[in-house]
Amino acid sequence: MVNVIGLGYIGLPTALMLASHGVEVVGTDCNRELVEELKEGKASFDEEGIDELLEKAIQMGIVFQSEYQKADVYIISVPTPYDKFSKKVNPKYVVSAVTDVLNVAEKGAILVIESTVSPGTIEKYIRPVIENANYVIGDDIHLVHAPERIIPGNMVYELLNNNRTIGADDKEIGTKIKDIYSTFCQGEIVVTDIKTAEMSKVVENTYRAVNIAFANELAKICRHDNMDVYEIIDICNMHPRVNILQPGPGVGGHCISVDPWFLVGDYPSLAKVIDESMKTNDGMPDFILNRIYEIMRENKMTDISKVGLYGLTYKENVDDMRESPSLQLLESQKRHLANGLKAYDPFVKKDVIDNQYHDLDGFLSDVELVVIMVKHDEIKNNMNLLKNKIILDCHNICNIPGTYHI
Ligand code: SAJ
Repeated sequence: MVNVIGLGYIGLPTALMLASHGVEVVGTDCNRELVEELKEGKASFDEEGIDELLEKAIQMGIVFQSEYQKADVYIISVPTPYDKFSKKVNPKYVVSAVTDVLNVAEKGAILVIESTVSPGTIEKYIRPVIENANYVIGDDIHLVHAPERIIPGNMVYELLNNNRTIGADDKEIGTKIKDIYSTFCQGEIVVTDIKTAEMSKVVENTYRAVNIAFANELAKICRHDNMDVYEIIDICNMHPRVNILQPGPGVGGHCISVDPWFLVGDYPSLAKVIDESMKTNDGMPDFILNRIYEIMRENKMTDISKVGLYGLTYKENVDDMRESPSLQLLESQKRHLANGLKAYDPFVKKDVIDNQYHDLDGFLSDVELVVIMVKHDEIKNNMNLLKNKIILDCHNICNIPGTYHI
């Protein structure tokens, strides 16, 4: 039996996928409310295909609990935040999950950490917890790291089709875990050691962060000298060995805006390009705020309450607001004691900020300048609604003449 610990963005789809492919699964989360909702068949976040997957998993017998179980395999998928000051990974949730697992685990159990951690974290923080509880690693308890790679918005498809990495002390144990993931994963699964798996995961997200930072820097250079960054990137990407990502209003989510900092925290004198890239990305919401002020001046606007942000989530067509550029921009505006920006997001049903709207028409009728922070399908498919507005398009999705860009 597999006990999946942590039923969030990664743990839940993983547990459901295993269960719907015939593996006996208990999903455990300390949030009792969440557990009750899952038992009733309600997924805690919107994601293409998740409701159907939950229904299938329930039919196949998945169980949701708040308690840790006796199991052959534990898959730990809890958050790994970073310390804003030191930039290092904060492993407190993983450590506490491992400690709780050890209270119930029996000899021979395999402990799989799915949470993203910086290279060496398992060595430094997890092994001592197990050893201090008087277990012999490799005999009483086996350790594995199996980082995920799925992208919010396409999780179900990617869980089925992405290649995966499994890091284990012992190849045989790694292969056992590979067999479990192979019940649903049709991609190639590489088995390596734990530190290589830890580093590979962080490097993948760092690669993307650095590439986005490069695009953001190009956008700033092009703005300075009145060049079209989008056309330039399109032309460059026609070269067979160039693939530049897109500039945007900032980088959000709990992966690309977080994981690369682990390397800066652990290797401050070596990770220079990464450090600068992260600062570039983190500076984008402020850059957009300055663009807003510039555009207001150009259009003789003086009232900030006539400016509206379209989109509060960290990217298109998801309901996740973690590290969202819009929230960072609003925070920055508050620091300048200039409250008043309006905002709307079709995916955010609860009130999370002041001046938030829950209907697009009401929002649009109250603002003159619309800042497209997130390229949700809703706005892409209804561009005509912006015809009489001043528009700052941070994603190059609007072809209305006179539209401003980053
Ligand atoms: N973004 C840009 N320009 C781009 C692409 C993205 O500014 O060209 C911004 C997005 O708007 C968003 C942020 O970057 O704010 C991150 O979005 P994303 O779609 O690039 O990635 P995430 O954070 O949703 O998921 C990433 C993925 N990693 C990689 O593509 C290397 C995913 O595969 C990982 O599983 C996930 O992180 C994770 O959990 O680590």
